Amino acid sequence: TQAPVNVTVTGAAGQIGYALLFRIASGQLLGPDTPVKLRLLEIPQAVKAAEGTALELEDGAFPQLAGIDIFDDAKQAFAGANVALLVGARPRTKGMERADLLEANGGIFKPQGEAINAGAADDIRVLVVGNPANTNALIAQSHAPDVPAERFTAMTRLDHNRAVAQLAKKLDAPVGEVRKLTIWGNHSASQYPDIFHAEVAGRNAAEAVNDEKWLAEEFIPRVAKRGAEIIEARGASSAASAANAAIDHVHDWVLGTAEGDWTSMAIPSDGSYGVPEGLISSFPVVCKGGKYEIVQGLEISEFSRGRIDASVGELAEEREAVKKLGLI
Ligand code: NAX
Repeated sequence: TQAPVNVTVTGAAGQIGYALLFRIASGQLLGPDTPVKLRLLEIPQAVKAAEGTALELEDGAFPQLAGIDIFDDAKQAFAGANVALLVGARPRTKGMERADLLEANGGIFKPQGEAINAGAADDIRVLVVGNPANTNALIAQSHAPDVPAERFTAMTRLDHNRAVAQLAKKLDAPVGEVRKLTIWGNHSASQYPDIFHAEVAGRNAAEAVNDEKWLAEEFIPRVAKRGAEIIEARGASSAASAANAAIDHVHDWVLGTAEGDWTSMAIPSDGSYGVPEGLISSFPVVCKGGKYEIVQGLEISEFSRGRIDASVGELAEEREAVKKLGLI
């Protein structure tokens, strides 16, 4: 039998954590035959709530759940971790400037990066969900010099899935017929969901839609502002859909993307498509054998170029800001 995979989840007592942990325990992260050990990290005030979630996980009687440990110390929580889902973050509260937000999150992601560097397993794969996700991932990565940079990723899969669903709806097609959609740039309102290379039921999506006004004025802003739409409707931010996207991200990274398709992941740029090296920016990627590769050679129209550059520009500004604050 296979040795259990250690999965560390931060922010385990939060609302995404609540949705995420049950999906992991049921085998949806790494496949139904892979046993997992959960290592939960919370702040001391939330440890009791995490213990409550652990009781419920026990009550799920999940055959592949090999154990649950709860920590309030990052070094312990990341020791031996094979997969790390960094969900816990400091949200922006009233009166907080962007620099305050970056600084508060630096206080979380710097020590977590150091803890990953110190004790995670050699095959560690990191997904940052907590916002500002791309820049938090950059902070953690820059404090883990012994871990290959490409193991640090941030989540744009929720944006990707949102875009797939909106496109399917527009063309009255099943979501399973949508392929090769791309989210470029930052997980923020500046992100660019690109349908020019996407296919719906084998047809080019942009041609099938044939409506640039819809694209520019409805689709792109709807996807980019979907988070706000959810808050407005639900009275709370996206949780189960975010957990679902985190499952999809790691699942595809480890087990591969479907033949003839790709997905979107925010990863350290190698300079492809003019994105400055080192920025953690979203790209179209294919995953195979536990590794991802940027899809190369896509033609970028003028319409797309300006939007990609704007979002990447925002990432470069965030990098400058955290540099100034001494966080990277
Ligand atoms: P919650 O506020 O419900 O939960 C966050 C949890 O993190 C809390 O239990 C808190 O105690 C814990 N936490 C705070 N600091 C910690 C630390 N240093 N170590 C360990 N745990 C810590 O937020 P939730 O709704 O679960 O969202 C979590 C994060 O995901 C937020 O930053 C949110 O903005 C972000 N999101 C990112 C998305 C993405 O697509 N990348 C989409 C969904 C979500 O908005």
